[in-house]
Amino acid sequence: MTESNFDVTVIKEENKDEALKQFRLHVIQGLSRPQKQLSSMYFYDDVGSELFAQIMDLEEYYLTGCEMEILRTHSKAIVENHLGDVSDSEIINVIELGAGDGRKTRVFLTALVIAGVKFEYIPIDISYRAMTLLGKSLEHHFERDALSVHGIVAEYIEGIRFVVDSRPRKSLVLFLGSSLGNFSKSGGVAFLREIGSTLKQGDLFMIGTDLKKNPEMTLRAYSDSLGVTRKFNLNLLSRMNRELGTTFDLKKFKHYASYDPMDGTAVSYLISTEKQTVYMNTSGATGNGDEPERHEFVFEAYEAIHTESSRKYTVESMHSALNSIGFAVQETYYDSQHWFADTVAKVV
Ligand code: AVJ
Repeated sequence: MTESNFDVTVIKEENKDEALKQFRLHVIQGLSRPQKQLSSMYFYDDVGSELFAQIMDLEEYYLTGCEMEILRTHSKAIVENHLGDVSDSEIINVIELGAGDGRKTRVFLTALVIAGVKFEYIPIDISYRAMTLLGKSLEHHFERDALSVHGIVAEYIEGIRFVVDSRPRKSLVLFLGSSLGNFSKSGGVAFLREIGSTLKQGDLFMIGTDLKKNPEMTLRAYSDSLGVTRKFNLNLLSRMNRELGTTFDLKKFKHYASYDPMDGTAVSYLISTEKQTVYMNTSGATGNGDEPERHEFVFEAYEAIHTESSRKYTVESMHSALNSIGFAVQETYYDSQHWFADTVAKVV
């Protein structure tokens, strides 16, 4: 990127061949299990990212609107309450994990600018393309000199480690949008623990979490009436057809979402509406001269592929989790309906 106020450091070089190989292996393994599954990580190719942007605009997908309201209403207080003691000469790192198109971040960054906090905004994303798009969107919304941005293309933890090592300042890490919800319960806790142990004592962490609520509401967020989430889920099949040469017939699969109120998880599936066999030819795809392989995946009528779990939280559970793994919860901010929460915690 050539703009003087927007630099990018690439830590993890994108290796297209390697990524494709990983994807293929993931699909072979996931679809060969007795209970078929694919990772929601693979939703986000260009088409999927655009569909997710459409999901964020849906009335029924209340998460984005709620967190936007929290940031609009409370950003000023968040800055005063948690960054009030930062001295005038000090520059802080504002690190964001997976900023997406930056529409929420913009609100918070504006509050920092208005409060006169000196900071470098450091988004971390594994996709170089996503980083480029975020840069464009920020350039569109901020004056060139108002913001200093340094994107890091990396996995989250290695990105944070790089920032802490190369910029020994106070850090605030943002992890918004309830993205933690895609982790398993133990995987999520392990991830938070790793963030805490990578940061320095006194650093800050702000995490957005969708809260347990009327299950009908949660369910509607994942089976919207316009069918955008359906398209988003089915795009995983199109993506496999495009990139891996699989033979999925999208007419023979349906999107199905359910909500388990006991463990607070919205679960998305793709369900085969008839008995069928789907093929994947890997001829030449490995490029290493191996014999071409042909995989087949047999689907029984109404057999499901698990594609995503989106965990919902109680504020109490979030607080006790954070407090037990090296953070001290400072404050939680809510939207007016208490459907979503942003919690600020300090590394102890
Ligand atoms: C981006 C992971 C927070 O789980 O709510 C939206 C993704 N999936 N609709 C979520 C998603 C279906 C979203 N996260």
